[in-house]
Amino acid sequence: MSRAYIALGANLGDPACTLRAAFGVLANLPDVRLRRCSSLYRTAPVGYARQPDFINAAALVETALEPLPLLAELLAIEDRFGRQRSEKNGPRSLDLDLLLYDDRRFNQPQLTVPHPRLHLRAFVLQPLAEIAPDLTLPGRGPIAAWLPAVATQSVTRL
Ligand code: PH2
Ligand code: MG
Ligand code: MG
Repeated sequence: MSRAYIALGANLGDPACTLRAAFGVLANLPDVRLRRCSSLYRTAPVGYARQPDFINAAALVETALEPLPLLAELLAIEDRFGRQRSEKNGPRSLDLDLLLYDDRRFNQPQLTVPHPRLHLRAFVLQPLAEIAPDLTLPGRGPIAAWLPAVATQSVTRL
């Protein structure tokens, strides 16, 4: 079994309700065991600012799925929750990003792991540090070392 960290985000509909439901769907995936769920966080939008605040969270799963099949499951869950793929960084009913997969690195057109911007985003780092305070980000060192740099980004634990 491999360990994968997943970022959850939403800012359309009832995002908190969606994220709780998404944890449940993850827990019921074949070949996936949900090991840890972070709290939910209210976060200011990063990138395109004129959109509602997000709710974000993180999960740790153990899985027998390789990265691309796991990604396919995540995209299928997004679709189930009504995801429309319009503008980059725009509002979304559910976003599930594969952040880390063991300490492996992938560079493929569909998937880059570790997620290339995870260390720059408080909305990813804070939930991730909650469930994995001693995590080492492959190629970047301890997660705790990246938190101070994003302290100005608005993230509130619910
Ligand atoms: N996701 C984005 C772009 N900006 N901002 C916040 N606060 N939370 C997100 O999940 C988010 C974002 C693209 O996936
Ligand atoms: Mg994303
Ligand atoms: Mg995504």
